[in-house]
This record gives sequence, C-alpha cells and structure tokens, in this order.
Amino acid sequence: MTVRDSGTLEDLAERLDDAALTATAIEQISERTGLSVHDAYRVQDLSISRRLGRGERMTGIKMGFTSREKMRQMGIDETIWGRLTDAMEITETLDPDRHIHPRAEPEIAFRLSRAPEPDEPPASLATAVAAVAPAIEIIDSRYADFRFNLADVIADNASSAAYVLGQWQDYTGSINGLDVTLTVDGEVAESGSTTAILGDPLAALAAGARLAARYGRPLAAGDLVLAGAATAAVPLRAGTRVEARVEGLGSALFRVAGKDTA
Ligand code: OOG
Ligand code: MG
Repeated sequence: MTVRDSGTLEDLAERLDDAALTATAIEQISERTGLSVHDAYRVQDLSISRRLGRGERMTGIKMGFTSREKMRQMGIDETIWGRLTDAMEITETLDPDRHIHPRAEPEIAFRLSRAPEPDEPPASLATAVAAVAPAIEIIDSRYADFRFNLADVIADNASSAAYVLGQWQDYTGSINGLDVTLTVDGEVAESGSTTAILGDPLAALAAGARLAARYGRPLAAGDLVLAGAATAAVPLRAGTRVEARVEGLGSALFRVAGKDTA
C-alpha cells in the first residue's frame, strides 16, 4: 500500500490518536505505507485536529532531536517538531495508566512575544522571546517497544505526551552553558548542559520557527516552544518524584502516581 489520498492519511491519524487515547501500542506505520516525511507531518496535523475537535487548544510546539544525546538514544539524527495542546500540560501528578511506556526528559521552554520573521536567525530571535522556564517533557511513543523511524515518529507527534513547566522568568540574555539535571526521588538520573541543545537553545527555536512554518503551522505571539531535551530520556516509575533543574532558572517537577514497586 502506498499512502496517496488523504483518506488513508486520516486513517493513520485515527490509529495514532486511538493508540494515545487508549494507551495501547501499535505497529510502526511508515515502512508498510511508504509514508514520506511530508505526509507524516500531515498525519500529525490530522491527529492533532482530532484533539482540537474534542475541545483541546493548541499551546505551541515541541522540538525533537535537537541534542546528540537524544539522537544517539533513539537512532535518528534529524531535527523534528510536534504540536502541544493545553490538555498535555500537567501541574502535579502524571497518571502512568494513561500512558504506554512514558519517559521524562529535561527541557527549556520559551514563550514568544511576537511571530518570528521567515528564516530569522537565532540572535535576532532573542527579541521574540518574552520568557523562559525550566520544563520537563513526557514522551510516550505510541509504537511498540519505543521503536520507530523518522516518518513514524513525526506522524506520532514526535512522541509527545505531556509537559510540565517551572516558573516563567523574563528572558534577559543568553541561556547557553547552563547545567541541567534530571533527578528521580532526588537521585541524579541524567545530567548535561543547555549547550547540548543545538549548541544554543535559541538555535532550536530558530529551527522550530522554520520547520513549523514549512509544515503549515507558523509560530505566533504567545506560543510555547519546548527546545528539545538536553539529555537522554528516563523511563518513569510509579510513585516517584521527577525534577528537572536548570542552573539559574530553577526547576520543573511532578509526581508519577501509584506505588514504587522497584
Ligand atoms: C522523540 C522525541 C524527541 C526530544 O526532546 O529530543 C524529543 C522520542 O525520543 O521519542 O522530544
Ligand atoms: Mg523532548
């Protein structure tokens, strides 16, 4: 089967959306369907449209594979993006039963004060940033065993499942070269630096502005942009407390519901 008509793309979007809704893993789709990167972004758009149809509101975008650590962990070396909605934000507790095999990763969040210009370079994009915050992204590939290739993961909204934001603060200059740690119950699980994010998180913002415009969802004032993980992702265990700390910016944290059985 080759994916050509949008009916087929709609079917794929429905399968991915159902997999997320029911926390049930599915087989990879791209090899069997010959899904291209372009069509994979259309599937992503269609699956998020289903969420919007259920009353969710788009809050911004997330970047994926902006650090070597993530590229190495997942075997993909191309930067991608996905869409965020208000229903994906968690403030205290994550229910692991609503996910398949969730993982957490430490990130930086930007809030935009204006729309980026086409192909605006990172240095000038600094003037489009209203605020920054430490953040955690919870990823949960809808594919069995967290295995996918490029088109699969794009169609699956770049594995995004949820996000947690720390305190917003004014953006006063460079956020490059800041130490980042992810702790689970106070133990350091991963550590790195904001420099791991494409050499500078602003470069991830520039890549996001370019890619989102190319694939039909240009960034706008008020948008949230998750710049991508600075370290590899860590599988979540029930009953644990997960915290991402960014030097000088504070932390974002949440609890995983349930009892720790480890
Ligand atoms: C894909 C999402 C990658 C990041 O921050 O690099 C990502 C995945 O790892 O499943 O969110
Ligand atoms: Mg991420």
